[in-house]
Amino acid sequence: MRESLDTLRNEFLARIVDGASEQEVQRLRVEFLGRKGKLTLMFHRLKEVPPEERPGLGEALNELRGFVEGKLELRLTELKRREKERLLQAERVDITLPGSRWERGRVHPLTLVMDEITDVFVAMGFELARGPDIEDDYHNFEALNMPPDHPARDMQDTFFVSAARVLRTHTSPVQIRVMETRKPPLQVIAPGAVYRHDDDATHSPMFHQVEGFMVDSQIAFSDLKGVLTHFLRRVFRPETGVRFRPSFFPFTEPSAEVDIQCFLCDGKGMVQGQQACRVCKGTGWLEILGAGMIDPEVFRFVGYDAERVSGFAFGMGVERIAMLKYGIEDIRLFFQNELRFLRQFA
Ligand code: FA5
Repeated sequence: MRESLDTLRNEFLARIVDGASEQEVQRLRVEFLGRKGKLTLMFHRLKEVPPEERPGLGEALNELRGFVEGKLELRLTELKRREKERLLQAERVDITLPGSRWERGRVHPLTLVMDEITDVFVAMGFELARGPDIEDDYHNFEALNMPPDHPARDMQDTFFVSAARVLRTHTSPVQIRVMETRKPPLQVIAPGAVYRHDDDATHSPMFHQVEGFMVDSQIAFSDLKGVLTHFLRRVFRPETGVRFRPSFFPFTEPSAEVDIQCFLCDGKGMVQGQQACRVCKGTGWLEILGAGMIDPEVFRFVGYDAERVSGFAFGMGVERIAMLKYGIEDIRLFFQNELRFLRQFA
């Protein structure tokens, strides 16, 4: 039996070579130390040995078992150490590499212009209001004095969401929404997106307007002229000429189109002596916004007494103002997300 012990030791040593994997180590453990393992069987066979030899053999067996357990443990520790080293190598982070760059965003030119417009009015005491992009027929048309068959509805090519709901064609419905819920005095501006079935170099299906209105007991057309002239001279040049031309809107009476003097030709209509100015097409004036005194009929819709209150309202296209300010000839540039275009606006 002593020889069997030596054979077993040698067999074990031959098997637990350097390259032994973790599975092989576990297999060896079962093969030698498991319930039916080779070494375990040897312990069982101790009974067959003459009693006087048992203590010596038992000691040798215990020694061999300790040896096998020790070797297996050592091999496992070695395997774990190597695996850890491999992972450290494979997952190494080079902390000297530069980080990934964050592109800095910038404000869209239309937002810049809209903020500038808003600031001028806020400085004059106007407060901000907003309304829904999806508007009902009543607020977008009817309460603005455009009953179902009114021809003025044709002037605004409408996107219908359903028979009674539209994408608002202008910001004027915000006038109604504010007046429905509040009493004068009111001094409000309402910027926002509006939608029309329009698409060319100066018209976009989605664009922006800033609406403004003022209602109190004694508001006159001269107040409208003063507010708008001040606004236009702040946004364009302090010496800009401003002109009010008679016009028509169903929700204002009287109504006006407001023009500013062309900044390219200084209102002359001509550049370099002869050529017609390409910005104002030779007229010397640029149409900027629509305005007027709020029609008494509109006051009736919101429950105001037109005998006691009066007011003015105006509405302007933000893209048009931005195009004039920055000399942009195609409105579509605002919406194409071409970074080379957008990066020009600080
Ligand atoms: C209106 O929308 C009136 N609600 C303005 C108003 C308000 C008048 C209050 C009186 C009192 P108009 O349809 O003219 O008016 O549009 C106003 C401006 O929006 C135009 O001068 C133009 O600059 C701009 N605009 C109109 N359609 C488009 C479009 N498709 N794309 C870009 N801008 C547009």
